[in-house]
Amino acid sequence: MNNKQDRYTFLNELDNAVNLFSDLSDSFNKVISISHNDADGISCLQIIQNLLYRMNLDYDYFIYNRSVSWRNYLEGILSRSNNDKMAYIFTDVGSNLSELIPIIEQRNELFFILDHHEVESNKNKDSHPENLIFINPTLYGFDGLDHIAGATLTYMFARNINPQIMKHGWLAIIGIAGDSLKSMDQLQSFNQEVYQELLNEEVFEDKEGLILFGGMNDSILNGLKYSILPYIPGFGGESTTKIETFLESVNVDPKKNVKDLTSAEIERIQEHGGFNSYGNYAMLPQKKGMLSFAFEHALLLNILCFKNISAAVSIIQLQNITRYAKKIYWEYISNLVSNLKVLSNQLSRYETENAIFIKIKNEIPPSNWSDTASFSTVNELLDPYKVLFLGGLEQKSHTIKLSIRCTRKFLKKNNYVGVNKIIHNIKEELGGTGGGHKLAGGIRLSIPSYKRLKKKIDQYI
Ligand SMILES: [Mn+2]
Repeated sequence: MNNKQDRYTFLNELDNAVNLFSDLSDSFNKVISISHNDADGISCLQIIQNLLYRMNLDYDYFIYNRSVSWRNYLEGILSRSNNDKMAYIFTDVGSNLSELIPIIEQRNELFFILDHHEVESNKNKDSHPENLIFINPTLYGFDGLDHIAGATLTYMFARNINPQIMKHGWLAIIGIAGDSLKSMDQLQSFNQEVYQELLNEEVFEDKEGLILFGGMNDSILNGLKYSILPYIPGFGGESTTKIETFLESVNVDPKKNVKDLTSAEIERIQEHGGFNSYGNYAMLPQKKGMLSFAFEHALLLNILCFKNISAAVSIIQLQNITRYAKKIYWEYISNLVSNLKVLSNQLSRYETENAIFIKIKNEIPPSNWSDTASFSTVNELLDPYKVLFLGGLEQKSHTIKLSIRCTRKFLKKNNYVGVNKIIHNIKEELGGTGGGHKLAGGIRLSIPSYKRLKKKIDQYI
């Protein structure tokens, strides 16, 4: 990522891509869209499908989960005819150009890549093949986490081609809510501008109140109990009786919906509950019940993407949540809050100058290690200036599996050397397999290597 932002060049490149797609669209027999398997990616996919439908273009889509190489993945998708009457649009699937360029070079179709992840390639733009149109704001100093979600970029592309796409702009709001992990008053740059544009168009509603993401759609009792952003120690995952007693003591009906609380009630809850969580959130009037809350909708998509990808693709088109999806959502969220509670109260830590190790025996099931690590970091339940290593023995491989996380505060302190670089250093010294990006990643190590890691970690950071 460049440090200096160059908005002009970025928007110019985006414009060129928009013009090229518009000019050539009549010649396309078919457009294939490929997107990432998360809430942001599914929102991108839906925006592109709406665009192609409006343009009367024949289309198809695929979801990429980044678990196989691009060569293996695309083998089954790229058509044998290899002709220039087709186009591909990749959204939010990462910018692994060192894998993609050698494939694209041998094709005749046009490839549009719209992405907000950092670019993995050592080639500069002038040497890209002619049939690749690569739009990535991180090349111009923008941050893919704070400034522009995948769905924000995809929305900007689609609405510049066809302004009627604004009507579907609520899809971008889901992507922004799912990727930014912040209340909407804290959005920045293009995320903030697109949010404001869509608010002016009245395609969604912006509300102000108590932020209890994960449980906004419910009573204040369940809101406090199941909120994962923020996770509130003392309430999160605690017993119903304990939270009820508290709410009655501050004269608030536990059954009252979070969104209906008065400002006086909110003030009393925060003051006596010892936390501060006031802000803006987005609601989608075209959806009902839980799906009308943008953050909860995005979270549900993220959960479904791992459990049942076709349910995720279908629910974004539905007005009402299905019973199946509701069950999966509550299982997920109640596990997560109870894991965060275990982590903050019971688990012992080993700390060095720059790192925290939490070894799990059987307090948290291995399938939950990764999300527990992520949300404990996002919520700063541990020292935000240290890197978290959370994990334990994986029985089947007899290796130590670790989820590694850091905060933006840590990155700033550490000259933007993040998790991916730390993993790289560890692998060089101690072996093991794994990888990740700046804020999150994972590694598998032998038991002796893990012991050495704990002693020597400050040398690798
Ligand atoms: Mn994304």
